[in-house]
Amino acid sequence: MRKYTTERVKSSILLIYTGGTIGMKEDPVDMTLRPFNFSQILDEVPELGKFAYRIDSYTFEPIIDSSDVEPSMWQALTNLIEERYDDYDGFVILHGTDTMSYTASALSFMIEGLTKPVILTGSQLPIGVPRTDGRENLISAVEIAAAKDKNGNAVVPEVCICFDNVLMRGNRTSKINSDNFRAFRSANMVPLAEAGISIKYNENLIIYPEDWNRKPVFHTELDTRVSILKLHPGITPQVARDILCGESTKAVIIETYGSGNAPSKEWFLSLIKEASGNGKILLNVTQCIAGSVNMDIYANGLSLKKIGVISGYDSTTESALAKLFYLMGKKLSKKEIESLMEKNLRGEISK
Ligand code: ASN
Repeated sequence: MRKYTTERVKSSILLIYTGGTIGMKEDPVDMTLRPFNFSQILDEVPELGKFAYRIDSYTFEPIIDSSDVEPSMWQALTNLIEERYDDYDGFVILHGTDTMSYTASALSFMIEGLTKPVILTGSQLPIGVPRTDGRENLISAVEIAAAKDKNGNAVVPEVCICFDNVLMRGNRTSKINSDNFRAFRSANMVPLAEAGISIKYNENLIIYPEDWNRKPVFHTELDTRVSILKLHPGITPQVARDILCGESTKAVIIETYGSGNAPSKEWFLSLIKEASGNGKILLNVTQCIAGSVNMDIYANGLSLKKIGVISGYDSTTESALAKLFYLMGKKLSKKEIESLMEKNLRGEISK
């Protein structure tokens, strides 16, 4: 049982603003939401001043709708956190919700051996709107990023998403609702914390570093030659071929049915064989929101395994994509990447 200090510990937080609805305003001409100036966000949340924390801010240029996120932003975020790592106790990233799970997943792999919290949050309604969820989300994220135990160590030294009073491991999340305040779900893992009257941490699930004094390793090499094949009834051999055997990819995430099943048709299996024979990494991730791939249950799953498709277990597609980018960026062999894909590196799969 870890003991938390009850008095306000003086913590320092770097608040990183990348964009998203939280900082958007209506364009008077076409009435669409567009990102605007960061200083106005802080003006809208005077409550932050009540914390005895030092909060500095950093704004990305340009600020974006997160549907414009590119891996180059993940590299910039990783570099920024590395540069400022010793100056702060925690990091809060304000990010659009649309791709927040991708960014959280990527950062979880790109920063190895975290000893401080990296908490992503945002909102469904702009901060200037009276019913905004942004204020609560930001305040909770800052409080969690600043929380320390009695030894002065971070309470949650992980990359997380804090949204609608729930703290989730970032690489376990998906955006599941486009207009509800409960925008994210971590279907295969219970929350790391819930914020009610107090913030209750699920401490037996939190991953702690082996050595609190060792600086993390920051990885910025990514190889993005990955495609995603979402199976659906009626998929044609040509469409499947374009994605599975396209020359510009090194790995394909196959979003299968249920526990990892795919069509048993001869043309489909021979395309899988061809892609595998061409040296592609083929990863099986289920289309289901919850549950795991198990290719041993049905004949239709087993035939994929026999050809060399590897299991994504209960990974989200977002996490699988980020993990492939990260591992492929390390220039490992196909065998090494496949073996690490089936291992739990950052709490991203239940294994
Ligand atoms: N389109 C916005 C974004 O992801 C959605 C949001 O933040 N709620 O930047």
